[in-house]
Amino acid sequence: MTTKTSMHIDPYERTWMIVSGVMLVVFLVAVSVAGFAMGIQLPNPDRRVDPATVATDPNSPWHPDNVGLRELSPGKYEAYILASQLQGWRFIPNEITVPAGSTITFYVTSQDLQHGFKLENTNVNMMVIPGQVSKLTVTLSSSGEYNFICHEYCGSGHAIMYGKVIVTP
Ligand SMILES: [Cu+2]
Repeated sequence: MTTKTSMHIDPYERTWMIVSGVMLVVFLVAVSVAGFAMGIQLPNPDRRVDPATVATDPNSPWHPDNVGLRELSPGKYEAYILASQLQGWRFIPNEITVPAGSTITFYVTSQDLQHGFKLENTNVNMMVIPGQVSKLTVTLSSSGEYNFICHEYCGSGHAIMYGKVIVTP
Protein backbone atom coordinates (compact mmCIF):
# COMPACT_ATOMS: atom_id res chain seq x y z
CA MET A 1 0.00 0.00 0.00
CA THR A 2 1.38 3.38 -0.98
CA THR A 3 0.70 6.43 1.14
CA LYS A 4 0.11 9.73 -0.53
CA THR A 5 1.56 12.51 1.62
CA SER A 6 0.36 15.51 -0.36
CA MET A 7 -1.96 17.90 1.44
CA HIS A 8 -5.60 18.00 0.46
CA ILE A 9 -6.50 21.36 -1.06
CA ASP A 10 -10.03 22.23 -1.94
CA PRO A 11 -10.36 22.83 -5.72
CA TYR A 12 -11.75 26.34 -5.12
CA GLU A 13 -8.84 27.19 -2.86
CA ARG A 14 -6.39 25.79 -5.37
CA THR A 15 -7.94 27.94 -8.11
CA TRP A 16 -7.68 31.09 -5.99
CA MET A 17 -4.04 30.30 -5.10
CA ILE A 18 -3.24 30.02 -8.80
CA VAL A 19 -5.17 33.22 -9.61
CA SER A 20 -3.31 35.07 -6.81
CA GLY A 21 0.04 33.87 -8.13
CA VAL A 22 -0.83 34.88 -11.70
CA MET A 23 -1.97 38.33 -10.49
CA LEU A 24 1.35 38.90 -8.70
CA VAL A 25 3.22 38.07 -11.91
CA VAL A 26 0.92 40.36 -13.96
CA PHE A 27 1.48 43.24 -11.51
CA LEU A 28 5.24 42.73 -11.50
CA VAL A 29 5.30 42.77 -15.32
CA ALA A 30 3.01 45.86 -15.44
CA VAL A 31 5.18 47.81 -12.96
CA SER A 32 8.37 46.78 -14.77
CA VAL A 33 7.02 47.77 -18.20
CA ALA A 34 5.69 51.11 -16.84
CA GLY A 35 8.92 51.95 -15.02
CA PHE A 36 11.60 50.68 -17.39
CA ALA A 37 10.01 50.60 -20.86
CA MET A 38 7.57 53.52 -20.64
CA GLY A 39 9.59 55.68 -18.26
CA ILE A 40 6.69 56.37 -15.89
CA GLN A 41 8.20 57.63 -12.65
CA LEU A 42 7.01 58.90 -9.31
CA PRO A 43 7.37 62.66 -8.85
CA ASN A 44 10.87 62.92 -7.49
CA PRO A 45 12.41 65.71 -5.44
CA ASP A 46 14.38 67.88 -7.85
CA ARG A 47 16.59 69.77 -5.43
CA ARG A 48 16.74 71.19 -1.91
CA VAL A 49 16.15 74.82 -1.07
CA ASP A 50 16.04 76.90 2.11
CA PRO A 51 12.38 77.68 2.83
CA ALA A 52 13.39 80.74 4.87
CA THR A 53 14.97 82.46 1.84
CA VAL A 54 13.34 80.73 -1.14
CA ALA A 55 10.91 83.64 -1.68
CA THR A 56 13.32 86.48 -0.77
CA ASP A 57 16.72 85.55 -2.25
CA PRO A 58 17.02 87.57 -5.52
CA ASN A 59 18.72 84.56 -7.16
CA SER A 60 15.91 82.19 -6.24
CA PRO A 61 13.55 81.17 -9.07
CA TRP A 62 10.70 81.63 -6.55
CA HIS A 63 11.62 85.28 -5.77
CA PRO A 64 8.70 87.56 -6.80
CA ASP A 65 10.77 88.88 -9.74
CA ASN A 66 11.56 85.42 -11.07
CA VAL A 67 8.60 83.23 -10.17
CA GLY A 68 6.16 82.02 -12.84
CA LEU A 69 6.34 80.80 -16.40
CA ARG A 70 9.45 80.68 -18.59
CA GLU A 71 9.49 79.69 -22.22
CA LEU A 72 12.52 77.55 -23.00
CA SER A 73 11.68 77.03 -26.67
CA PRO A 74 8.41 77.21 -28.63
CA GLY A 75 5.91 75.02 -26.78
CA LYS A 76 8.33 74.13 -23.98
CA TYR A 77 7.86 75.82 -20.63
CA GLU A 78 9.03 75.76 -17.05
CA ALA A 79 6.62 76.93 -14.35
CA TYR A 80 8.09 77.97 -10.98
CA ILE A 81 5.28 78.08 -8.46
CA LEU A 82 5.49 79.01 -4.80
CA ALA A 83 2.96 77.59 -2.36
CA SER A 84 2.56 79.97 0.53
CA GLN A 85 0.57 80.12 3.73
CA LEU A 86 2.55 83.15 4.95
CA GLN A 87 1.32 85.23 2.00
CA GLY A 88 -2.31 84.28 2.53
CA TRP A 89 -2.71 80.67 1.41
CA ARG A 90 -1.82 81.30 -2.19
CA PHE A 91 -0.05 79.79 -5.12
CA ILE A 92 2.23 82.39 -6.66
CA PRO A 93 1.44 82.81 -9.50
CA ASN A 94 -2.09 81.42 -9.40
CA GLU A 95 -2.69 81.70 -13.13
CA ILE A 96 -0.53 80.79 -16.10
CA THR A 97 -1.38 80.75 -19.79
CA VAL A 98 0.14 78.53 -22.47
CA PRO A 99 -0.89 77.54 -25.99
CA ALA A 100 -2.38 74.08 -26.63
CA GLY A 101 0.19 71.35 -27.13
CA SER A 102 2.65 72.90 -24.66
CA THR A 103 4.86 70.85 -22.42
CA ILE A 104 5.20 72.34 -18.96
CA THR A 105 7.61 71.26 -16.26
CA PHE A 106 6.36 72.36 -12.87
CA TYR A 107 8.82 73.22 -10.11
CA VAL A 108 6.78 73.74 -6.97
CA THR A 109 8.03 74.48 -3.49
CA SER A 110 6.68 75.83 -0.22
CA GLN A 111 8.04 78.65 1.90
CA ASP A 112 6.34 77.55 5.10
CA LEU A 113 4.45 74.31 5.61
CA GLN A 114 3.35 71.27 3.70
CA HIS A 115 1.03 71.87 0.77
CA GLY A 116 -0.08 69.87 -2.26
CA PHE A 117 -0.32 70.56 -5.96
CA LYS A 118 -2.85 68.76 -8.12
CA LEU A 119 -3.67 69.81 -11.69
CA GLU A 120 -7.10 68.52 -12.65
CA ASN A 121 -7.51 66.01 -15.50
CA THR A 122 -3.77 65.37 -15.65
CA ASN A 123 -1.40 63.10 -13.77
CA VAL A 124 0.20 66.10 -12.02
CA ASN A 125 -0.33 65.34 -8.36
CA MET A 126 2.46 66.04 -5.90
CA MET A 127 3.22 66.84 -2.31
CA VAL A 128 4.83 70.23 -1.79
CA ILE A 129 7.24 70.13 1.10
CA PRO A 130 9.19 73.10 2.50
CA GLY A 131 12.88 72.72 1.69
CA GLN A 132 12.27 70.50 -1.29
CA VAL A 133 11.34 71.14 -4.92
CA SER A 134 8.68 68.91 -6.47
CA LYS A 135 9.03 68.49 -10.22
CA LEU A 136 6.68 66.99 -12.80
CA THR A 137 6.25 67.42 -16.55
CA VAL A 138 2.95 67.38 -18.40
CA THR A 139 1.85 68.03 -21.99
CA LEU A 140 -1.48 69.85 -22.30
CA SER A 141 -2.76 69.07 -25.79
CA SER A 142 -6.37 70.26 -25.57
CA SER A 143 -7.34 73.85 -24.89
CA GLY A 144 -9.36 74.86 -21.86
CA GLU A 145 -8.87 75.68 -18.21
CA TYR A 146 -7.13 73.30 -15.86
CA ASN A 147 -7.63 74.16 -12.23
CA PHE A 148 -4.95 73.34 -9.72
CA ILE A 149 -5.57 73.00 -6.01
CA CYS A 150 -3.76 72.42 -2.77
CA HIS A 151 -4.80 68.93 -1.70
CA GLU A 152 -2.80 68.59 1.50
CA TYR A 153 -4.61 70.20 4.40
CA CYS A 154 -2.50 73.23 5.38
CA GLY A 155 -4.68 75.27 7.74
CA SER A 156 -7.72 77.52 7.84
CA GLY A 157 -7.12 79.02 4.38
CA HIS A 158 -6.58 75.68 2.67
CA ALA A 159 -9.88 75.86 0.77
CA ILE A 160 -8.96 79.13 -0.97
CA MET A 161 -5.64 77.79 -2.20
CA TYR A 162 -6.10 77.22 -5.91
CA GLY A 163 -5.27 78.55 -9.33
CA LYS A 164 -5.51 77.61 -12.99
CA VAL A 165 -3.59 76.88 -16.12
CA ILE A 166 -5.28 78.43 -19.17
CA VAL A 167 -4.56 76.57 -22.39
CA THR A 168 -5.37 78.67 -25.45
CA PRO A 169 -6.10 77.09 -28.86
CU1 LIG B 1 -3.65 73.25 1.57
